[in-house]
Amino acid sequence: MKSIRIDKVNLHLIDVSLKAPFTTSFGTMQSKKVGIVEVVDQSGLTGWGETVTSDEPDYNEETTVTAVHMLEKFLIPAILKKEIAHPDEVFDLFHFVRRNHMAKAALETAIWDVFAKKNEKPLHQLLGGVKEKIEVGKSIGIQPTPAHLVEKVEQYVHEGFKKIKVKIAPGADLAYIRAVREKLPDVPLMVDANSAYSLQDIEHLKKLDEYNLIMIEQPLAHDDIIDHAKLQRQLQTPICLDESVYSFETAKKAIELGSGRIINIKIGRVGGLREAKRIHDLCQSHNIPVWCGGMLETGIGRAHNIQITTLPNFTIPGDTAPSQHYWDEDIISPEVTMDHGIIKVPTGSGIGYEVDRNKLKKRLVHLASF
Ligand code: OSB
Ligand code: MG
Repeated sequence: MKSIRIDKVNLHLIDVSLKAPFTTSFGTMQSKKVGIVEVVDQSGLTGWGETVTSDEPDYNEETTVTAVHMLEKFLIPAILKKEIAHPDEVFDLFHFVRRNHMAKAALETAIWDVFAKKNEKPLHQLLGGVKEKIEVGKSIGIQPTPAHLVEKVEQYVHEGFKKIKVKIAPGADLAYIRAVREKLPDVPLMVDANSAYSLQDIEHLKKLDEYNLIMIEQPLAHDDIIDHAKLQRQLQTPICLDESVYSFETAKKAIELGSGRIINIKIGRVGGLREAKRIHDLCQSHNIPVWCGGMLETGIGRAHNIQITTLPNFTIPGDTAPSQHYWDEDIISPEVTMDHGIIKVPTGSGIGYEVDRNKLKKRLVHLASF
């Protein structure tokens, strides 16, 4: 395969507004800044990645501002003008920087895109993907009342989504799920608590076992794998880990401890596509199914999510809803679309979608070039 050398990086800081506010156990988001990474190789080909960060350090320790800082000060200088034989090398070039996985992933994924384009291959082929179509689920934020939630779930089921994920928090849990189940007893349903509970809530959480949920995502602390193992032993419903599995090593230890039976893989959280693939392979060898989580990405991050979801152990529908569900207008062309809950994986080289520079420019806050 042809190696690459990144001769230039453009870092576009943009401001985007969601169509509707999204509420989780840690707060409500309506708009955010995103760092868009554009790498240019020695032959002028471009690759794209994005920081899947938000403005607040509530999901993990990173924010868009910290990610941009890490990129400018440490990560971009670490790869600029270096001969890169394969994008698998990039995460190791970042070894001197602790964590900051979303910052690393923004640049690493852009390098995968340009490498795939250089070699005239769709990214999923380089990753070992096997699917031409992927199944899509919908993540629903906390609603004002159970009735509002039931209405939303009905709408999304009608649109064809293959899995419905409902955000929960203390005070917005059992009554909401009961209301959904009374109206829609058979819908593939799961909940995501974003770390809102502790082991003291064990009797309360056990009540969720009644509702035939596919899984309970990240009920306990963002950095915990011990208490999750204790809780899993008391629950029939599988626990799915999100926040706690931020690296290959944490995935390995969580599997060893039995902290959950399913893992949500987010490329940004684990530091890029190579690490996402390693965790996928590890889970596959332990019969742990995985699915691709979302971070309310623009089309660039979503395109990478679609590519990784083609790997064989992504057996549960991911949070890769179409562009129209997030944005009045996405920054990629064509936008991500879905037909009865199925996205056709693009066959073009790299991420398979073009970035619309005019749409980037309209939202631009700051541009820096290296
Ligand atoms: O925990 O999966 C999560 C959004 C922001 C932060 C954390 C999470 C989410 C989502 C949204 O659930 C998924 C999506 O992109 O649709
Ligand atoms: Mg989650």
